[in-house]
Amino acid sequence: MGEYTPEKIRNIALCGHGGTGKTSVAEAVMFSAGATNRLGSVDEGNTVSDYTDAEIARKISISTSMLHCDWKDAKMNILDAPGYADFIGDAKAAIWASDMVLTLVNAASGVEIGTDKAFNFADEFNRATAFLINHVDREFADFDSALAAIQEHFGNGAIPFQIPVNAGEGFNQIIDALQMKLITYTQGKAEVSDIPAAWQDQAESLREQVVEGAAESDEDLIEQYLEEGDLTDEEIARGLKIGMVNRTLFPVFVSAASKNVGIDLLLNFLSDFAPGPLDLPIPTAYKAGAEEEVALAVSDDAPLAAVVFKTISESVGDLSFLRVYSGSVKPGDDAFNTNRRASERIGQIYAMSGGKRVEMDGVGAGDIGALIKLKNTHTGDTLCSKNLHLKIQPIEFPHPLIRVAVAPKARGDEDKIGAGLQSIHEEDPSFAAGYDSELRQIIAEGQGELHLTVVFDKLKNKFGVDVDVIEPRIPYRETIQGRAEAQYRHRKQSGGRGQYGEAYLRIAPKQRGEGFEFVDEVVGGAIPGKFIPAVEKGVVETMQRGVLAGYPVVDTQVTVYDGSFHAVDSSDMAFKLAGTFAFQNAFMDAKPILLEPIYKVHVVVPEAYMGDVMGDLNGRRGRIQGMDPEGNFQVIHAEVPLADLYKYSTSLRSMTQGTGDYTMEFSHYEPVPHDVTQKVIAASEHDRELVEA
Ligand SMILES: Nc1nc2c(ncn2[C@@H]2O[C@H](COP(=O)(O)OP(=O)(O)OP(=O)(O)O)[C@@H](O)[C@H]2O)c(=O)[nH]1
Ligand SMILES: [Mg+2]
Repeated sequence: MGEYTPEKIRNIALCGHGGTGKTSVAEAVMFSAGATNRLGSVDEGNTVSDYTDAEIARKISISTSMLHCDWKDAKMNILDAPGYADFIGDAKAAIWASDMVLTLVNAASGVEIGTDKAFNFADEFNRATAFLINHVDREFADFDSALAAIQEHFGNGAIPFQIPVNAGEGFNQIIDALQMKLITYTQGKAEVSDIPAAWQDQAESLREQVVEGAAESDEDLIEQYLEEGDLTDEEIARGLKIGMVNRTLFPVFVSAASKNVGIDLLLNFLSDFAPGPLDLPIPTAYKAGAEEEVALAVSDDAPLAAVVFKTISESVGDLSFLRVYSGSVKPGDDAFNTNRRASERIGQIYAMSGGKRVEMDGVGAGDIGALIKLKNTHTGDTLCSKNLHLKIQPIEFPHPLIRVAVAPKARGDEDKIGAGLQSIHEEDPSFAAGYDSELRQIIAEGQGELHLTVVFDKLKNKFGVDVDVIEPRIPYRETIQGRAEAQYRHRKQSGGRGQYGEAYLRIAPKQRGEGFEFVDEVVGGAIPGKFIPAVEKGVVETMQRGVLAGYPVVDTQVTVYDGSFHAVDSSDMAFKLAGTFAFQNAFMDAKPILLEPIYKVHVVVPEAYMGDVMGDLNGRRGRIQGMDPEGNFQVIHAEVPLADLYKYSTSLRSMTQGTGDYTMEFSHYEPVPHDVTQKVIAASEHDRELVEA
């Protein structure tokens, strides 16, 4: 059914740090393969891949684009992932959907944090990796240093397959160890010639490294190599593939993508040597509800197992990018979405080239296609044959790093905002949003400010609602530091039956995190047993509402030890009110304080920025807990109040010129300093006045 048999399919993710040239490589690939008739450029905003208005305006990739072309009877599916840290979720999903990750490195800047990330995701998912040192035509390009950095970071399995002859401005010659030829690019034409005598030694040593790399991947091959001193082309190809699949071998190539230098050689390598769907293991699939594994196969006739790794919105509707692992799917089929427990009627299927689509007869095993208007399917879902109920472990998207609150610009838009943000989350799980009933705000979380800006633009364009971004409230807690007692008598006589209830309460602090405890020490029926739950209810509801500044009260023991009642007028309501007011009085006498959430923050920065980053953390009331070296980076561990982490990702990135990165997780609650407490209380009074006004 598929137009291409699985051995003729290559699924390549283009990844790496921002601006390394992924989109330019994709552009040069399309042009070289004859899929387009001009070489577009990111700077002119006319590439196949960066086709959205937001990408053209910003000159960066924001979303993974899918492109395809033919090269030497192989189908190349290219996933051009964004490199900007805010869109790392997309890059992770692209790596997941690929068989081989081409990780770009800038010849002038070497290994960067984005290089590490791409390599680590490929490692996590067991995908093959090759490196492409791009920008070799830059004035300060330094191939040797870039290669050394790659080897230092990722080991000696990173083997150069090529060397640039004239790196720097005017770069147009490459020595290629696979062909053992010199390739010269002039005015868009590649000319193949013999290696000049002056480069012969270097070329031979390059060739030797490649052949050795192939031999070392496999025990039989190494034996053969040691005996005969060489390998046949077929053996080299086999060895290289084994090494790449096992992630012991990482070929390194060179290019100047924007000049289309080296791209044809890269494509030759990808079609002739790169691992494809048949070479990598199919992800494990489970029958929903059972631990039993199902036998799948990279063959059109096997049961369908496929995963939606990305969803995009186009004028025609939502398109789901589907990677088929086993079996095949065609228009008119009924598939089953195991995650949503719903069947899906498959409509048209497209092969994408950026924003352009052409219809496909179906997607065969190992291939990738875009399915239109699936009813119930979202990013990360498994589609399988009907009645099979298979589930492939979903892609784990990165946790959000920044949070903001959003407020509608127009009154009454809350519901539309909620629905829109939910739908965007289903498309892009690295973004999350929801109404926080404690904070009484819609909270949106993402990977960075640009990520959120893109989300809110989408909310406006697709769902027609405009929002203001505001600072989110902090989920403070209230507690006490001392002990106190208080009493309250609720009594009302207003014709008919009266109301009467009196409670005596004692309150005492508990250890942090121990929560609430209610103790009944009433003796002699001073409060009849049946009314005790009403007293407790009054206390609990007041604790939830807060006393000092409207935040929940925690870590407090409340003991009811006395009271009085009236045979006729006492009621649950009266005792609840007695509990409420007795608690409020006792609380205010027991040295009440506010607690604030403290987060553990792990900041990864190059050594050079350590001083600045630590100074900044101190300014945020952070406490440095320690430091660890990690490759060329330093990891700073600190505890920082959430209140001082607002927009931290933006400051960190600007402080470190985009090289810094961090994760944060909730740690514990701690008392708020006095001056901050006063501000929080004042703000809550202001809020209450607004509500009452
Ligand atoms: N001189 C030179 N410029 C290049 C080369 N490759 C890309 N560029 C330029 O570098 C800039 C970034 O290129 P892109 O292709 O957008 O890089 P990218 O990796 O796709 O960027 P993101 O997707 O935003 O991470 C653009 O101005 C390109 O024209 C190259 O080999 N040589
Ligand atoms: Mg790009």
